[in-house]
Amino acid sequence: MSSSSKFIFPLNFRWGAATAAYQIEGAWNEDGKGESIWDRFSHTPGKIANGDTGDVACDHYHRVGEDVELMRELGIRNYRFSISWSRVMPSGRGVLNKKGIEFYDRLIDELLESGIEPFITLYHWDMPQALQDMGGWLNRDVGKYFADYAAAMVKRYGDRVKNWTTINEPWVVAHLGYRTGEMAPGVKDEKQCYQVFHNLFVAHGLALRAMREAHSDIQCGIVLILFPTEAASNSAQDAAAAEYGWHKDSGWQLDPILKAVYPTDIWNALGSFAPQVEPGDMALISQQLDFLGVNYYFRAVVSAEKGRLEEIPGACYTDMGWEVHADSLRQLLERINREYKLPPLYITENGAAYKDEKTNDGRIHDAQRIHYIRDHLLAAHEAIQNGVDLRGYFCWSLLDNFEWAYGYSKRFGLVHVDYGTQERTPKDSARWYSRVIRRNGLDEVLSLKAPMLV
Ligand code: IFM
Repeated sequence: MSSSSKFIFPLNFRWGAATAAYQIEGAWNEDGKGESIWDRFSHTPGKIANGDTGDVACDHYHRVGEDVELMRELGIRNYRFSISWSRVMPSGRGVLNKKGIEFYDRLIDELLESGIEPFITLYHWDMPQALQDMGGWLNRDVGKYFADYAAAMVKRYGDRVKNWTTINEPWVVAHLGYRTGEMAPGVKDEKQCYQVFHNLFVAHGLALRAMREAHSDIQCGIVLILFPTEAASNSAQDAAAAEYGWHKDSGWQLDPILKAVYPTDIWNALGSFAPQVEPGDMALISQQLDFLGVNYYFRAVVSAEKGRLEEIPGACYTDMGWEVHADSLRQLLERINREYKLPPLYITENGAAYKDEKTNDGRIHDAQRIHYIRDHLLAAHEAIQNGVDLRGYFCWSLLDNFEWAYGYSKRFGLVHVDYGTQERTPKDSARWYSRVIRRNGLDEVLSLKAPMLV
């Protein structure tokens, strides 16, 4: 069996797991932390399933040592987490909160002592409420405060942390936070959505510049959620609809960042909803990246007549109702590699929620998640064989956690969390992933279709 048929990844491929501050930390108002828009949103009745909040979440703030130890035991080599802006800067600007700063010092030091490389996300959706009260991302000054915060974090942690991303999934912040309103701050206004989208990119550009000035030997990127789009049939109309869908959701993110323009068809279609762009914005937005983070969960299948299809005959779905389609990850990576001049890529998130249950043996036999991750890894491996410069894979998520508007009803973790006792139990997928990491890929056992051996 040759090494490629064993699906071995390139030397130094980075294997990791990811989380985000609001989804795991808890301690929402402890040790001087300021309120964030997610604290405010989750405390507003009716916004989150079952009235759940992130007040306690996985209590990671108090269990950081245990969680790092868990990662070490599982052999996780890279950990992507986010800093809670309002924990380190309670009002979003100015004075730093010593205890909040020390929390991340401790996390970083424990990771490094355990041989785990930290990847920091600066904004994973939890805007300080004090800045939201000034208009949030609609106020361009907030982008400047974001750059100040980014520089302060790099100054503090840049001696130890070399991998940084500015903003996680601007698409979600803009569309779900400002158009559908299902996420904080809960606005439903399409014009604001596109202005916020643009202002997020500007904030990313300002932060990139400030971070590089603060520390010269760090790697900086942004994390985009991308949606490979396919036509529902061979008809020219469906092909055109799929292409338009791709431009609308993915091109709208990739083009400004990598080509310094917005897709013309979408810009024209937006009419008066198109964002206001100031002179110099596009140059700021399209500064060279050291890497690009890609989050992939599902594809969109589009028809001219029906738009995005809700259900695809014969398809499998996760507990989020998201179609499982691993080959679209390969297609996505290969497409962006053909169409853009890319920096190195990381898959910064990929994973699945399933209805996991503990069985009598005290374990969680999550074979579906193993299949999901395995198939996506095989797709990523094929993309690498076909020339994509993919440097790493981060599974979403290390722990079951607060899944935003769905609260705790959706479990994405490699590790099960009992929210009553805070007991952590690695699922079968965690043990399986651990073996993948140790082998630097999938061998003939780990890539078998069934049964899964763990
Ligand atoms: O939980 C989220 C994460 O915060 C951002 N990307 C998608 C995940 C699953 O919905």
